Amino acid sequence: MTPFDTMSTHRSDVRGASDGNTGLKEALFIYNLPFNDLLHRAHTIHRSNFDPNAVQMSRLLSVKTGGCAEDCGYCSQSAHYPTGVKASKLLEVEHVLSEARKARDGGATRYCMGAAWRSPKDRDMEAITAMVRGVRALGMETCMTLGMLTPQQSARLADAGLDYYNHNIDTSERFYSEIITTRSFVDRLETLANVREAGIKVCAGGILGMGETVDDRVSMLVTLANLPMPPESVPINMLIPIPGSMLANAQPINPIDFVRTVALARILMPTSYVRLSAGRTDMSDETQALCFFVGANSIFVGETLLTADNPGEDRDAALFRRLGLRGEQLEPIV
Ligand code: SAM
Ligand code: DTB
Ligand code: SF4
Repeated sequence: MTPFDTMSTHRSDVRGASDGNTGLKEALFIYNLPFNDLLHRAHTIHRSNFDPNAVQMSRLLSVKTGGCAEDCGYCSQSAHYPTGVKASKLLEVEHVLSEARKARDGGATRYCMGAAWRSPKDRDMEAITAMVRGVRALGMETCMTLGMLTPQQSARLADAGLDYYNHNIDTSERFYSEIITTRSFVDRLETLANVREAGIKVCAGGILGMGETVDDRVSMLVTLANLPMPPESVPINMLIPIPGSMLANAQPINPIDFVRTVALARILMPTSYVRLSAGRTDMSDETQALCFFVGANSIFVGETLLTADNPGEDRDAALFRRLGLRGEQLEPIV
C-alpha cells in the first residue's frame, strides 16, 4: 500500500489559459519581481488551474543504461566521461513490467522509461512498444525518453499508446553548445515537433545549476512556452553533479533562484504539470515546499532516478504529511 493519500483529479476541470507569446523581456520582468509578488502571482495562477494540494507522482526506470554516444556535460551515462557507470543492454520486457507493477503498488500513476541513446535503433522498437503496451495494461500512464526520434518512430510509439515523450531542451539556445556538442538545440526542437505531430503528449524541460545565466533560464522557459503548443509536462531538474562528468564541480544554484524559475514556469505555462525532477535529495524541505507553493505539482518517487539518488518513499511521505499534500490519482485509463 502507498503511504500517500490519493485524490481524484478531473483533467477536464483544468482551465486552458495559455498566455500566448510571452517575450523574453516580459518574462525577465516577472522573474525579477519582488519575491513575495512573484510567489503570490504564481500561486494564484496555480490555484486557479489545479488543486494546490495534489501532486502527480511518476516513477522512473532506466531500461538501457550507460555507454551513450552523446557528450551531455551533466550526464553520468555519457561514454565521453569517466563517471564509473557501466553500460548495459536493453532490459527484458518482462523485467520492466515487474518493476512497473511494483511502482504502481507504491502509488505511482505514471511510469517513465529512459534509455541512454542518442536515438533508438529500429531493431529496438519492438521491445520498446511492448513495454509501452504492458505498462498501459497495468493501468498507468506511460512516458519514454529515448533520445531523438524520427516521424516514423514517433508514429510507432503513438500507435502503441505512449502517453508522454520526454525530451528536454535543457537550457537556452545560446548556452546549449557549451553543454552538449554532439547535437544541436534545433535537433531537440525537431524531435519535439515529431512527437507532437504523432499525437503524443510532450514532456520537455531542462536543468538549472549548470553555470547558466538568469537570461538563459528565462529564455529556456520562453522557448518552451512559445512552442506551437506548450508541453503538457515541464520537468525542472536541479543539476546532480556527477563525479567525472564535465559539470562535476558546477556552482550550485541558489535556492531562491531555483524557486523563481519554477514560479516563472508556472506563470508562463499555467495549465502544464511542472515537475520538480532531479536534485530533490540535496534540496531542503523548505525549498521543496516553496516549489510546491509556486506551482510544482509533479515529482519522481522512489530511491533512484535513472542512475542517481532520489529522496525515497519515507522522506517524501513525511514531507507530504507535514505539508498536507496528497498524491494525485488517475482517472481509469481506457
Ligand atoms: N538519452 C535521452 C535524452 O537525453 O533525451 C534520455 C535520458 S536523459 C538522462 C533525460 C534527461 O535527464 C536529460 O535531458 C537531462 O535533462 C536530465 N538529466 C540527466 N542527467 C542529469 C543530472 N546529472 N542532473 C540533472 N538532470 C539530469
Ligand atoms: C527529466 O527531466 N529528469 C529525469 C527524466 N526526465 C528522465 C531524469 C533525471 C536524471 C537524473 C540523473 C540520473 O539519474 O542519472
Ligand atoms: Fe545520452 Fe541522454 Fe545522457 Fe545525453 S542525457 S549522454 S543523450 S543518456
